[in-house]
Amino acid sequence: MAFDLVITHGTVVTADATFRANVAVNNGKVAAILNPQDAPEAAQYLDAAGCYVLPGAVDAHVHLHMLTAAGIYSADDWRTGTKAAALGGVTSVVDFVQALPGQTSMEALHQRVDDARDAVIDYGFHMTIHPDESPIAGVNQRVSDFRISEIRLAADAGCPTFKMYQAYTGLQIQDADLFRALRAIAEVNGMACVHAENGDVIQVLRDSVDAPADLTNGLLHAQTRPTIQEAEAVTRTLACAELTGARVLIFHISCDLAGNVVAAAKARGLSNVFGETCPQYLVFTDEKLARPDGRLWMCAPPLRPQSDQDALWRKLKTGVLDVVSSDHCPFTRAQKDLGATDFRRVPNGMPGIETRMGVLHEFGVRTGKLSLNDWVRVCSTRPAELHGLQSKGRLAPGYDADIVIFDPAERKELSTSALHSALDYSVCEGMTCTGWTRDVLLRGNMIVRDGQHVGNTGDGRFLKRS
Ligand code: DUC
Ligand code: ZN
Repeated sequence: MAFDLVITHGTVVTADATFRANVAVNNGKVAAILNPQDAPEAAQYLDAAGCYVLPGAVDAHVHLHMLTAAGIYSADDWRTGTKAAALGGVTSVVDFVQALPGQTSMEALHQRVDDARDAVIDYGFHMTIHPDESPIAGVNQRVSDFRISEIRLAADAGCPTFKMYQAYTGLQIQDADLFRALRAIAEVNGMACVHAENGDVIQVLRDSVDAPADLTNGLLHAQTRPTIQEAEAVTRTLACAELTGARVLIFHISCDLAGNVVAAAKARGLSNVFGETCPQYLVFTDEKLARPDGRLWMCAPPLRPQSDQDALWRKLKTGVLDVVSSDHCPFTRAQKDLGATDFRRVPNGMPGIETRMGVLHEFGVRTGKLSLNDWVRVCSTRPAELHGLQSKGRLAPGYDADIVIFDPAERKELSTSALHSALDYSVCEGMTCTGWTRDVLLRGNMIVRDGQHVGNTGDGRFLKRS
């Protein structure tokens, strides 16, 4: 049989093993993993000598063209954001749907799928479960029965994962509603993805800062979101997970205390509990917040001290933390400057969609904190499994031929001009990675060749997940 494409001379890295093999592709799928001596007939060959051959990375936590409560949009749209993702070895993203007042979740989903029509890689959506709007500004309202009833509709429409926030006025969900939602999510065998911070405590701490000098002190962003409040919110969510049996992924775990809550739940045998962290918590510390431009590194939960960073690496290695997502949520310098005189007005979020694979290779694999297989596990295979992307995340026959050729010798500066986000700065300025994505196939089609995007706007497809 002649194949469409055979990738030759590369080293295949999966979540379980590293071995020399040729990879054959047919009709957009991985057709066979072949002995390196086998030289089958193929329409095309791709020489991956000296490179790793990886399953395309899955970034299941990104915010492209996201409307904030302050009425601004995150800086990357679907074209710039997914192109940057592709150039960093990502072939699937999962973003969010958040219904506007008066909109059904299905209407909001259709609008979001339409928004994503320029995507150059595949994409899915988490549905956000949030309170119905309150007539009183600043008051967190309850979630209606109607919103809970939409959980089944969303799951049937291919969106079986649900984001909930325990912080942020307007989005913050009360415990009773978290519990109701988890019960409904368990019924459809979905998964909740929870932003676990204690919004009430944070609000009191932020309201207590009134000295003008303090409002420009970026460190107060972290001090008003202390680690214990994050751990408390994780504890509350996991209690509801245990009571309902719902699968729950705690998003963006930033500190040891919060990670310990997940570790304890897993140690007690709770198989429905999972943890995510993000590259920013693995490579930056709260020292960044003390800089005059510290707001560029403001995200929530905030960056933490070195001891937390060290603990997160250990928890990733041992599997307490299951996945690393970027939480890509970029805001331009001008947008960040909205909080120049008051850190409470800084839009929270950092970029990372393009740099996640390279940064984890540089600071995880090359330092020995992770193996090559851990790297693939936390960036591709586990995210695909947890989020129901059944044809993604593995290099094995029958899976989509989403394949990354990663050159471990390629030197890449992470400067603004070398990256492809719409941002006018890089939070990684001055960093260099040894090892970077060279080529990317999306369902068998070459979309990145020698570090250049060669695909087309709209190459991406909506992923119905189960
Ligand atoms: N935290 C961020 O840093 N950005 C987006 C949303 C969030 O919760
Ligand atoms: Zn997020």
